[in-house]
Amino acid sequence: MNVDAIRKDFPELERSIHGERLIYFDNAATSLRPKSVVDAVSSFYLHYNANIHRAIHTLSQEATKAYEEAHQKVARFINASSMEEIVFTRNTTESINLVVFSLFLSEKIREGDGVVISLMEHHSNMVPWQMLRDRFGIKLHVVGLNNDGTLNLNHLKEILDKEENIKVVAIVHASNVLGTVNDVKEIGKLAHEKGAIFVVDGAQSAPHIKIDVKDIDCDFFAFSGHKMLGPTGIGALYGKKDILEELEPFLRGGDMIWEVSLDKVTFNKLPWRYEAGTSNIAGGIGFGAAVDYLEKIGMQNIERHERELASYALSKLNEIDYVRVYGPKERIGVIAFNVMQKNGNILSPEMIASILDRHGIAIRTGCHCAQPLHNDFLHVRGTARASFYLYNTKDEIDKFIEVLKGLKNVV
Ligand code: C6P
Repeated sequence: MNVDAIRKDFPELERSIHGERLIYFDNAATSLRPKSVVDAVSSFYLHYNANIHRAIHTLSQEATKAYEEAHQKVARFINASSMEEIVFTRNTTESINLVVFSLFLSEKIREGDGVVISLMEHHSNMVPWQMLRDRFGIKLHVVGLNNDGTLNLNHLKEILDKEENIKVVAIVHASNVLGTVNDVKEIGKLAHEKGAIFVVDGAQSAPHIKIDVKDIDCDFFAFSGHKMLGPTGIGALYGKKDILEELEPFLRGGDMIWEVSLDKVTFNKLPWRYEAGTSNIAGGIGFGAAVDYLEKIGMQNIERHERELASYALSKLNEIDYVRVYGPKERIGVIAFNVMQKNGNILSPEMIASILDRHGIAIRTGCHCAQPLHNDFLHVRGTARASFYLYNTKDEIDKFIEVLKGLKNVV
């Protein structure tokens, strides 16, 4: 993997921030985009802009073809059987909401039934299920974590053994705070043994790990384009074909219907029955270009590179006695940490981020939309987080460490 060549594809990496070359370590929030993705989006707008699935004219045919090809690319990227199993949404959040509302509308989940999530979930895979609990009496069970930040599989087994009518197990593949990569294959097996639907939040795994939905054997897999070099406002939901066919779409209107009379409606074929209204056509085409780019580099290469960066950064951070890192050793390239002061208090993560920003280094702070994880497991209000991607380097990590070492006099 030629990181120097890759970096040239990302013009933003040439930017200076406060006179220093940008070091972008906020990839878990959103990645940078290569020129090829921006070109694909602008080419649609400049050369064949038209609505899809609605007209016979050449531009509409071209736009339809490109948009459908993007579905095929995304399907291939995660080893789905066909594009019928790929619904484009706005993002992971919308994908999970689609599952929640469609299951409920189709009465696949009712009052008294159970849903299992975990304490390391992002709010996107927690708040929609809480809505089912608070409004419709569904029982929500939360799997705890081991001390090292891995999922407590025994607790999951206990819940599945003890509780009746568990209809859904919905778990994050890779944590956006701890970097933990969950054994989704094993979790899926346990869920299916109990007859539950298995939903995977893949927001932080699809950009960094080779995904094979057939091998995982999940029923749904949700992910976002913008975290994997694609445009914002586009994401996907993979769903097994037979389940998608059985469920009712929750968004209704144009393009998702087959026939409508004043009394009756039948739905379009998959996946379009779940894509109501005019889609984010340009975003979808850009998403396809992002997948092309990632495949050209190779997901295995990307994962290897990032794991190397993560373990390099962890070993350097461990040398700084006032830095506390959260999460297990084995992880994707996400590192949440705090700086401990001599008086036992935590130095404000925002202060660390603004000092790093003065050196051109972008990180994220706060609870990263995982407030229960911070409150009930880490027992801190917030953390600072550095997250890496394919264009990051050990030299950048060295500079980051140097700035953190400079905090010695502040703590
Ligand atoms: N996490 C972060 O900085 P959206 O916003 O819908 O594209 O993705 C939601 C989401 C769902 N699950 C996980 C594990 C995530 O990490 C995210 C997004 C960003 O960590 C923004 S809060």
